Parts: sequence; C-alpha cells; structure tokens
Amino acid sequence: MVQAKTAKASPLTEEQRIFFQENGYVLIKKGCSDDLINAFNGHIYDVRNQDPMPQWAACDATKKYTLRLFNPHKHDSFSRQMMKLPLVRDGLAQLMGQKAVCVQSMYFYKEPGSPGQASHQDYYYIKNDPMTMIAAWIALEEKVDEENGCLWVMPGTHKLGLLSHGAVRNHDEHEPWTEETEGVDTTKQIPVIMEKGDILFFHELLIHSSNRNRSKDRWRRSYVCHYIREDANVTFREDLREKYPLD
Ligand SMILES: O=C(O)CCC(=O)C(=O)O
Repeated sequence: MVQAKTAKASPLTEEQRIFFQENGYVLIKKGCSDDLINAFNGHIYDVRNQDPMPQWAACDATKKYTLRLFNPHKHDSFSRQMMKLPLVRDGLAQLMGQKAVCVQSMYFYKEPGSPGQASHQDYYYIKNDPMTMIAAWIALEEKVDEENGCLWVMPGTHKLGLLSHGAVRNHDEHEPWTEETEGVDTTKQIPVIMEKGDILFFHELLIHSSNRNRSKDRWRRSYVCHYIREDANVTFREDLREKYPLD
C-alpha cells in the first residue's frame, strides 16, 4: 500500500536553499491554501468573539502584545495545526538539516492605524543553543504591502552576528516597548510584498521590521512561528522552553 503524502518531503528547491543561505530569508509563494487561511482567520475571530473571551485570546490595548495573540499554539488546536503545516515542517528540516520544533507563535491582526515593530534580530529576544532558530511568517491577507505594514528585511545581515539593540527611535512607526538594532543603516531594508498563503522563512539574525499600518481599512493579519532544531534549546526565556513537535 502506498501511504498518502501530505507534502513533498523536500519542498524547497536548491535555488531557494542557496538564496536563504546567502540572504537570510526566502519567500515561498502560495505555501498555504486560501481555504485554510479563511478558516483560520474565521476561527480566531470566533474565539475572540466569545463572551467571555478566553484569557489567552484577550488583548489589552494598554499593554504589550496588543497587536498580536501571543503563543496561541499553547492553547488552541487550530493554531497548533497551523504551526505544523507540512510545507513548513519539511522546509525547515531542509534548512536546519534536522527536524524542527516550535517554541513561539504569534497571530498578528494589526488593524489599520496599528504600529509596527522596529528593526531587530529575533535572536536578541530568543536566545537558543545551538543557534538554529528560523521564523515562518504566513500572510493571512489578500495583499500585505507597504501600506498595511508588511515586513521589511535587510538581505545578508544574518551574517553580521548579534548587534546591539537600544531604545526605539521612531514612535510614529513602531511600538515603543520593543528594542531596535543600533549601528547599522536600516534604511537599506526592502519590503517583502506578500499575497495570501505566501510564507517567508527568515534567519534569527536577519534584521527585519515592519511599519505602521497606514491603510484606511485593510488589516494585516499574519501568523508567525519561531522554530529551533529539535536538539537545540531556548535559554533564559522560561516562557518559551517548551518544544512543540511538528509531526
Ligand atoms: O510582523 C511584524 O510586524 C513583526 C514580526 C516580527 O518582527 C517577528 O516575528 O520577529
């Protein structure tokens, strides 16, 4: 009997792997179906529409994380399933050379007017040993562009090592509670324009950021999960120690 395959075991081409190594990121077009994304967005909407809203899905506009649900995969099976997309699981295994496990997830809804996140390297926030972390950022809108606050990346900066981070400089664009890379000309960042279902893999040392959503009526929902190699561990961050397998 032939077992049904849910995805190609090696979804990334050689060119895509080389592009990731050279640039610190790679964009995979249409890695997730519109139907699945619509169902996921509808599910999160329904969860947040409950009365009372479950604690994990609640966001307080006066606190951190107002733009995002933090670690929904720890509470919600749909979010966990989205964290395990076969293309992501197999793509990460190609990039890491071994199986990946998930340590963090964030569902961003970033409604019009919401600030973005200043330029940073993810490793600054999530130390892991050995350093193996890669993010997978999935676009949950028809279009994610400069107007509604897309991600910006600075190609090749994953080769710079960990940079110092300090206070956020531009409060018009960025959430003030985060920290921002110092000593690098971040105007060299380029926008990553994405369509629904596109998946961006990026390295933990890649400088990236996003700006305020300046559209009138377009949200910028996205789901981003952070993964490490299965034999690696998150250090320091007690809240992100648990490793979620992707099988
Ligand atoms: O999506 C964003 O606006 C920022 C996400 C980000 O910087 C990250 O996940 O590390």
